[in-house]
Amino acid sequence: MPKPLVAILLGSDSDLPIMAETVRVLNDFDVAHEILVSSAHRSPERTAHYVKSAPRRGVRVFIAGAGGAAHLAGAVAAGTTLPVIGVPLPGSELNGLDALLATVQMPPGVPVATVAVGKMGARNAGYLAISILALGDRRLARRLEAHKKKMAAEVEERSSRLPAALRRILSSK
Ligand code: RP5
Repeated sequence: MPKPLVAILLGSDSDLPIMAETVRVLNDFDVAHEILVSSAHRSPERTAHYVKSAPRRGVRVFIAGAGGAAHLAGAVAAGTTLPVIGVPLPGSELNGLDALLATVQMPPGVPVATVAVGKMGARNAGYLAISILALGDRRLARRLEAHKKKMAAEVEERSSRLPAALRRILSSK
């Protein structure tokens, strides 16, 4: 088993369907990772202990996804100088706005790189972790560049399909 470079913490196993998107991105780039449930509020000691021990196993970037009063990413950032990415998750009565504010509003000196709410953010957390790792990994940097080029080519391809799509829309009732 390769050493995990990225640690993904979930506030609850109920967060897995969304945070699986982070895993999908890391898998696409063959980035080794580990994933666990640990809550800022319900298991603060487990979280603090994990954050201290993870770098010894090779972890270089933390990703934390949580909903509601989402302090997990902040609790991780409190215990490390490694980069921490926070994914605010929806599902509460406030649809993730609570998690967004709780994750993003960190005090100076304890940053959390907060991505978008939900699946889009979960995917971007993976990409951002890869960007950070790519600073010291040329092979990964090249794969990220290739991915960007592929996205740009896809935009051109979609654009080229517009005239036909427009004709279909305009000719239908
Ligand atoms: C948060 O509360 C978790 O991250 C999850 O998004 C939410 C609900 O957790 P469960 O009640 O499903 O365990 O701490």
